Amino acid sequence: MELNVIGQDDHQDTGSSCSSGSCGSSNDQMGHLPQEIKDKVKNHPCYSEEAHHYFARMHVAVAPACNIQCHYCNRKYDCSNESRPGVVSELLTPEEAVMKTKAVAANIPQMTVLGIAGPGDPLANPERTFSTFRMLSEQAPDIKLCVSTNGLALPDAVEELSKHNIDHVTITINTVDPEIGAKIYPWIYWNNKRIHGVKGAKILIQQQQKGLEMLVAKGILVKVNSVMIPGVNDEHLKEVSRIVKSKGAFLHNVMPLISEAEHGTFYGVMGQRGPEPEELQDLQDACAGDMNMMRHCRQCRADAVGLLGEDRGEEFTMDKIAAMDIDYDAAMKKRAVIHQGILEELDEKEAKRARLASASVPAAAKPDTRPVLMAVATSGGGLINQHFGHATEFLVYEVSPNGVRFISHRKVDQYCIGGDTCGEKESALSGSIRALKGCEAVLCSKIGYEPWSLLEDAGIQPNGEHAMEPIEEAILAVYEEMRVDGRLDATPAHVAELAKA
Ligand code: CLF
Ligand code: SF4
Repeated sequence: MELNVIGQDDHQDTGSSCSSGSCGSSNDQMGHLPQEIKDKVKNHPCYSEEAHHYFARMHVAVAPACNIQCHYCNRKYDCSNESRPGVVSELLTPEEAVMKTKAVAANIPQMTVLGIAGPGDPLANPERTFSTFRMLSEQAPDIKLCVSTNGLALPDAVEELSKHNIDHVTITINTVDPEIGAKIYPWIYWNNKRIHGVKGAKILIQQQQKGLEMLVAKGILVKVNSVMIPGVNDEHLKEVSRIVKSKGAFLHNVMPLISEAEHGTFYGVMGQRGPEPEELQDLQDACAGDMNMMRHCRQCRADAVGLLGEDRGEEFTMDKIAAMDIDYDAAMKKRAVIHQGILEELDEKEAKRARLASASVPAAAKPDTRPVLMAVATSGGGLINQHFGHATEFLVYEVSPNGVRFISHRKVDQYCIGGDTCGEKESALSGSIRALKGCEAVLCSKIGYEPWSLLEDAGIQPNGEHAMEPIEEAILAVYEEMRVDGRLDATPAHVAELAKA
């Protein structure tokens, strides 16, 4: 088998490896990083798990063309490398994109990052992409610029990217092996020709690796996205993770393949399955030994607006924006004050965490106390501040004597929408309970009697006593209550039995 292209002598460590082996820990995800890297990521919702509770991102869909074909893509929809398959975004001109960005920034001051992620490949549309970045870096210098690419055209674009003060680039790298690549990419478009199979995949891989090295050499932070395709590249992604880390990538985001037949992709039609949540988590854990992992990706749309997990795009259609009167200089001043406030709050949280870590936590006295999964309903701000019935997703954390670490989010249908929707309500509620499988507690601001008793029956303890408290503190408090009540003495098998019942 022809493996690959990749030399490791040019190792450039950004210092991003997880020293504790518990990457993704909301406690220490950033602790070991150099200050200049911390400063670059502290208000980027994708590059910092902590930041995603506070800061929002938006995408503008300015890039229609693509220069490769992925088997998980149907060109009728947005690029699946950085967005949810099956979604169609409204294509904007660069001028419209700038208007939209300024309108969103003025109305959602927590929006810190503008990304271009489709609907095709941004670097296959260099004029449209760079014209948008150029105008924005002049007119809205307080917004971070971010771009996502399949990497084929990346080496030729690095110089231009660095001119626009773009600190964050995502490359989708699904493989470093051309044989595997040929199973994912039927062709690429290169030097005005279609190149098929292993030959095309080899060129793509070389370009991705070269682009990664060039970006790192420029001091640009690189996130690598990989789509986990069971039976095709799942085992191999550990090797990908190791190699991209050795070349200086900052973060690895392993995303699940979504291959619904109705999306009409090759994989969808051929019945290629996506991974189960447990398979994805196992792979993320396996990669984490060598790599700082992203676990809070929401596979957003190429025109997403808002906090990760929410989409406020409907508030910012071009006709609504045309009616807005935006004074961007005034908006920038307001934004600066709000950003400063959030950053001070985050600094305080970090200091408090450090104090907590050095104080003796009772559960820590028993280092063999078993870990517990807890789900949280939150609408942002790092707080337990959402009604159970209003949640469209739950954040799942693992708590153990080592602290609290973010594991994943689980999407659910909101079941409490009012009105006469009883049948739907029941099925959405049982769907929520299924989605919380494996969790032993769910923390929310409020919860009704009916879901309370159904959750209890399923072995998941509802808890509304920590409303408006910071997530990690609330989780630690519940863990301590469980320890005092002797519930941590139950074996995991017993817990699984309860959950099954
Ligand atoms: Fe957008 Fe991507 Fe920049 Fe984030 S999204 S271009 S790095 S600003 Fe973030 Fe969305 Fe996941 Fe992307 S949650 S799909 S990782
Ligand atoms: Fe589709 Fe994106 Fe792949 Fe291009 S790079 S084929 S737009 S998923």
